[in-house]
Amino acid sequence: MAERQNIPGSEYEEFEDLQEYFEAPRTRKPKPKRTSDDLLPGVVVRARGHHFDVQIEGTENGRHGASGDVRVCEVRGRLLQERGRDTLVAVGDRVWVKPDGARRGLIERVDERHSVLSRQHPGVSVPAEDVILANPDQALLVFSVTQPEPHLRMLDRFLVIAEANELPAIICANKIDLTGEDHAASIFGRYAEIGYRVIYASAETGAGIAELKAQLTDTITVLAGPSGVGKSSLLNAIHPALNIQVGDLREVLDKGRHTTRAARLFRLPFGTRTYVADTPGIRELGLYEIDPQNLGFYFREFAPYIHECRFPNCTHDHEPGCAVRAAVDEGKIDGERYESYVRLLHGEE
Ligand SMILES: Nc1nc2c(ncn2[C@@H]2O[C@H](COP(=O)(O)OP(=O)(O)OP(=O)(O)O)[C@@H](O)[C@H]2O)c(=O)[nH]1
Ligand SMILES: [Mg+2]
Ligand SMILES: [Zn+2]
Repeated sequence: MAERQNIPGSEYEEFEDLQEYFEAPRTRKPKPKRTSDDLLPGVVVRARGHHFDVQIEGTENGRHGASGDVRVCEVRGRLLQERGRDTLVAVGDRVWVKPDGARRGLIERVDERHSVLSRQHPGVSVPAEDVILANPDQALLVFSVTQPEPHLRMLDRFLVIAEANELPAIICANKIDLTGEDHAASIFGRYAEIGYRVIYASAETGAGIAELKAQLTDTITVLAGPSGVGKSSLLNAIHPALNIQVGDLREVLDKGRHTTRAARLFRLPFGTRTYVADTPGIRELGLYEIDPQNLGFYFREFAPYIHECRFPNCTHDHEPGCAVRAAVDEGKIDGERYESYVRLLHGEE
């Protein structure tokens, strides 16, 4: 019998590829790569306070028992001192673990991140990075067309963060069952016009789910957005076996209660390398290390006008001869997007 690992939160991995595990011949015992100092490579799949669940590389298919080798790890003290306030270890990080018994370990090293979705750490006044997901290939920014109403200023901030980090962004307008797709397009169509992919979806009816699934296949995607928009519901619609807990809408709308508490990375059994991260709803999305001088470059529809301004250092705010503002006046740039730009320029939420 497979040894069942009772690591909290690994309920999904427990039934993943059971079939393959039972059919696997004995000779297919894991041979994890080892370095000379006997560290195991892995990826952080869940963070809970000072503990991290690390999936050891090459064990995703249940070869260490049905759940694979998922170890609850702490971070080596010396590492903690080295990196100060910024997120030291985040979900999605590739790490090296020193095993401690069968189920625990110590994170000894964190590989350099090749990409990141991050924000200014909420609740601290000094600049500090809060990593939402390490090493994503793309971000799926989920907003609902209603319940809750779309928070487009937050979407614009997400898009700035994605552009600044060179992270491809896709927009998902969820809950179209409640308004119809025409209404949804009247809100989100402006993003399609400036070149973002917008997927209209309903976790309820299944609309757009096949399109989403195709977009996620063979990439590492982080789902992000406000609370209650249906991030977890969409993932369940894409892959029902995930069975992620979803919220009670009244609790979300009336009490602002979040359902998903911590980011979690899941491997999905289609494609060869399909990972999705579910993240908690976001209330505050401050920009981290984004120079206001460059802000105009992160509004992609400004690009044709930026070099036409009278002053080369134009901030497109108050200067005479500003080609961006002229484009707004002529209706070539969406006024709401420009308003988002001005607010960010002045450091407002
Ligand atoms: N009508 C309708 N309701 C939906 C849809 N998708 C999700 N919901 C409902 O919206 C509520 C919130 O869904 P969740 O999936 O928990 O939202 P979430 O974005 O994961 O929220 P957090 O985990 O708090 O960030 C639940 O009551 C869902 O049933 C949809 O497409 N249509
Ligand atoms: Mg959720
Ligand atoms: Zn200008």
